[in-house]
Amino acid sequence: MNFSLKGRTYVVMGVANKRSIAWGIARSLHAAGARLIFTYANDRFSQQVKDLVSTLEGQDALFYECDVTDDEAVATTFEQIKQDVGTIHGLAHCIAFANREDLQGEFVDTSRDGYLLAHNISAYSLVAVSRACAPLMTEGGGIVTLTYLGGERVVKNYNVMGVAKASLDATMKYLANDLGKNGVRVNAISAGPIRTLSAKGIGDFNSVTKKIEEEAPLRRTVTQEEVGDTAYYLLSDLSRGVTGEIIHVDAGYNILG
Ligand code: NDP
Ligand code: KAL
Repeated sequence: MNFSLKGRTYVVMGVANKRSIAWGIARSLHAAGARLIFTYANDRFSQQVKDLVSTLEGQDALFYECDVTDDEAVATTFEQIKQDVGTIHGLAHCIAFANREDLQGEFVDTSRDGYLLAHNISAYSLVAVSRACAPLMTEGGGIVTLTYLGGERVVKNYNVMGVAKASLDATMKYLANDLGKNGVRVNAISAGPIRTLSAKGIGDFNSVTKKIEEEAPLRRTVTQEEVGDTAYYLLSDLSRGVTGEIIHVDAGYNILG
């Protein structure tokens, strides 16, 4: 079997800058020969994304603005992608957001608006995006989302995002069940902490990574590249029998009691 992604097209959602996990995924897919399509929330980071993508040799990428809280934007984006490329073979959903004030102190203080916002962007968006992209996967395909251990266990400061990730994990499984009959697989990668723009200035990120360097089986944190290569596995035929799965790419930290 040939595991090259030559002749295949993948949508990558959520590159903000070179530290983004989505960028690690984009590089792995590019290295395997895939054609890439990028979406970004708004113009704030679009030039940065375009500059980054221009460093990928021979990559004839397409770019679309898509705020996942806007149903019309999601529908229009995938209609446009259908017009521009026709069939796609997979999608990486690397999107999450919660208000800063909800990522500190006690979870019990989360407001209704803050709870709904975190779930809207971080969990429901996978439903909206999957519904819009699955019809473009006429040859079958893969959808991958990014989750975190804080959805399985209580992790200090992760708060409402942990509850949104629990919802995302279940959302991924229900989508896998619905879309499997069309040859579309849906999986999640539970990444260990990586210093990205999202992680910046929130909680005590340094103490989280220090604990992982001391205690994780591999005694180190993971990289965007390692997450990217697992996404390549999940989006290629290497994983053709895998759906509804959460793969931890976290140096083994999750196995500790
Ligand atoms: P980044 O800050 O690099 O990426 C977050 C992305 O979310 C940004 O590109 C941002 O878009 C996008 N986003 C936020 N709101 C919206 C919206 N309304 N519509 C569309 N896009 C939106 O951080 P990461 O790479 O760390 O995050 C990617 C995923 O990985 C997230 O799901 C995160 O929870 C998960 N994760 C991260 C871990 C880590 O340690 N970093 C660990 C485990 C999971 P824009 O830039 O255009 O605003
Ligand atoms: C326990 C950990 C420490 C950090 C706590 C919470 C992290 C939550 C992630 C969430 C996605 C962060 C935000 O929503 C940040 C947002 O309020 C402000 N930032 C922004 O608006 C920037 C500019 C944009 C690009 O960010 C987004 N998201 O749009 C968790 C650590 C150890 C692991 C992490 C970081 C997990 C994760 O899910 O990201």
